[in-house]
Amino acid sequence: MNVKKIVAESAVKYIQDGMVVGLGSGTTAHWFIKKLGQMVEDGLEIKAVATSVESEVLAKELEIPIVNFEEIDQIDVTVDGADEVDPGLNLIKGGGGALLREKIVANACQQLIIIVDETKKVKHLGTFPLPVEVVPFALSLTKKKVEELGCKSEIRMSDENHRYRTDNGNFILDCEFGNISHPQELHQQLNMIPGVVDNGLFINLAPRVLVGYKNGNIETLK
Ligand code: ABF
Repeated sequence: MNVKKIVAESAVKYIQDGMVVGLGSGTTAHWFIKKLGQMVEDGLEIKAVATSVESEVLAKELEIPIVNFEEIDQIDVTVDGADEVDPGLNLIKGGGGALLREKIVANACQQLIIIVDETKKVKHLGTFPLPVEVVPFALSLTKKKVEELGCKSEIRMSDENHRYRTDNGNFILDCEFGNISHPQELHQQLNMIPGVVDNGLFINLAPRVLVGYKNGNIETLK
């Protein structure tokens, strides 16, 4: 059973004709976009804003109309994945490298829907290394400042063993903070560091979280 596919497809019930839809990134969001493409082929009329080049390419292949922020007033619903979800529905995202556009879109939408399988539910954020997007200039200094907040960080590498570049031309530091007991505080401390663009902590966005289980059940948290 493909739990990610099942939970992703269940999210289309929040999509209606005429909506502007935020398209997330990652493997679960991929299944959502594919289902949405079938619905567009069957006549659903929506516009979409993609959170990554990868999602935009897939959407265009499926003839989902893609718009940019200059063409819309608001995003009605965004459907996206996550790497971790805590009991307060705070998230770690960015394992796929799309955290910056994901956070911009998540903050711009009326309703954020997060689609995960049960493995993403955690008691405390932090087992998954926290992705932090940083500009290339002065990388070693920024990395040092980030580590002073209490982590060990690695510069993310690509499959071709080069430094991974985000869609925005930046680097990603994957940071081992261990148990993140004060995510709001850490989020603010990280984003105060010159050279840090943003980080993968998605706090107080009050998402509706759809959790898929191996037995086929879907739990809704909000
Ligand atoms: C995306 O979904 C990223 O933020 C996150 O890294 C990714 C992980 O989910 P999946 O398991 O669906 O790839 O939104």
